[in-house]
Amino acid sequence: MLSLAVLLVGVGWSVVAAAAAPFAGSEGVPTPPLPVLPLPNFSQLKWQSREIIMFLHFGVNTFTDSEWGTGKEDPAIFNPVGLDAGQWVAAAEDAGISLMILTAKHHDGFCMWPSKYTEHSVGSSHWRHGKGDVVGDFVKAAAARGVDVGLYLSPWDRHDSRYGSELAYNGYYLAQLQELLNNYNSVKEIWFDGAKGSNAPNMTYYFTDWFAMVKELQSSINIFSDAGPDVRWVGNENGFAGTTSWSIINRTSLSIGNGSIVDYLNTGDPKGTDYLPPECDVSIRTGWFWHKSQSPKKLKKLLEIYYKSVGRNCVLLLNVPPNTTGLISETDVLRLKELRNAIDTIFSMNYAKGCSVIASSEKGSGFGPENVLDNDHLWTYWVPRDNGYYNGGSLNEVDHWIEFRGSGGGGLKFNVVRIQEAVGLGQRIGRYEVYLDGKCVAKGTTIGYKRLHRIKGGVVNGSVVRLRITKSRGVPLISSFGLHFDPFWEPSSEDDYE
Ligand code: FUL
Repeated sequence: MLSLAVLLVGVGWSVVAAAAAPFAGSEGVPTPPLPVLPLPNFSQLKWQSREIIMFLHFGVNTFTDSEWGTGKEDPAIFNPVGLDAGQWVAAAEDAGISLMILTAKHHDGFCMWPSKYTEHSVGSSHWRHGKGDVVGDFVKAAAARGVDVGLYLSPWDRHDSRYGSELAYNGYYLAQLQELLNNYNSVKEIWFDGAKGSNAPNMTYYFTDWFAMVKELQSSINIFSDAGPDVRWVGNENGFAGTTSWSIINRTSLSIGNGSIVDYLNTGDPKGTDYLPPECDVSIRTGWFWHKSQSPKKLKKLLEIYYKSVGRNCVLLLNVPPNTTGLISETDVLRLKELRNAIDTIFSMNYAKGCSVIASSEKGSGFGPENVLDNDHLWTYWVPRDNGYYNGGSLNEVDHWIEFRGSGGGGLKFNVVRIQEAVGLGQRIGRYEVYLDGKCVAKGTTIGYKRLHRIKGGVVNGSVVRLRITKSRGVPLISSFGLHFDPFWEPSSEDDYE
């Protein structure tokens, strides 16, 4: 018997027929591979896709030309007469930045919002006759342009007399967390800094309570600290991640303010049980706060930082400090624009896109190697056949490859290789090599969300590029691959782009 659908197609009503036909799945359709734990959560994935976040150090130090205030500053010195948070947000937006983190309170204890729990705040300054609120202005300006905000609330407080009394200070700190997270819209990242002067009073922070309170008030927030729980410190303030950079680590081996774990923080741990990706904080200038005598880093340096942070599976938290007027200096705004233009110039053209792609094997329909050339860098990916082998996540020898052949006899010319893993199903790859016409031009250990290589010797020419994966926690999943040309790259013998 002819079905209704066939009859309708027969009379030229195919659209109606398609709409009327019930959808039937099939047991023959290959399913996505099993995840390899631990996995990122939704907020961590969103954070990683931002790539660059802007940090803003601003406070009494801006006016005293210092980096660590004493806590004894007179609030009267805080007077940024031309403060325009809209200008900060515009500078971030022009640089393609979607999240900005402001120091609501630095170690000096001076609060950038009129906290009802202390007099040491903008409320006691002459700025706007004590009626100003820097956090409020910042949050409003960001919301107006659809940019997200984060806040830094220093645990170490050199002003408050409760510091050193465990219960009283933890109560004060928790009260301020509640003020900020209840009163200022949605906050996407909260920064718990681990620094503390060597002569500071002993103080136990109730981190477990703080973290629980933060998550209760804002469920989509990422908590940053040396030890997470959502984002970890990368272990230095140069903006450089390790050449081996796992987003996974053992949280039980971490603690806040512990100098002996910086190497572990830098590389992560393939045996780790927690997904806790690293964030690279660095300032566009020498200091975190604005100083008249300092100027922004050169584009070449910022690009090096970009390759060694974003290009090593990290997010770059780039500090751009407002000046005494309350604005981001024009030199810094221009440098940020230059950085964005440079990144767009390098990555807007992917020479692998014109190539034909083949692979050592593929799991089946929907998981072919062509997926690495589409615009989805997370949820479409190449899956080699695993022959039913699932090792539950330990790093093992494997051998899979994917190959790109320049079409139409045209050669491939590039000096940057970009590789991305489908980290939504777990970070897996632990060793790989890139060959051009049989010669190794780049190699490394981890890939993660994004791995960038500037080719050591500079531009290379050839016709066949092969990525070979030799160690992985389970089946490797490549979500994107790019061959790019970086006109700013002048290789020198001192550079190390492993
Ligand atoms: C450090 C602080 O001591 C610096 O002043 C700055 O805030 C930096 C981001 O973190 O630990």
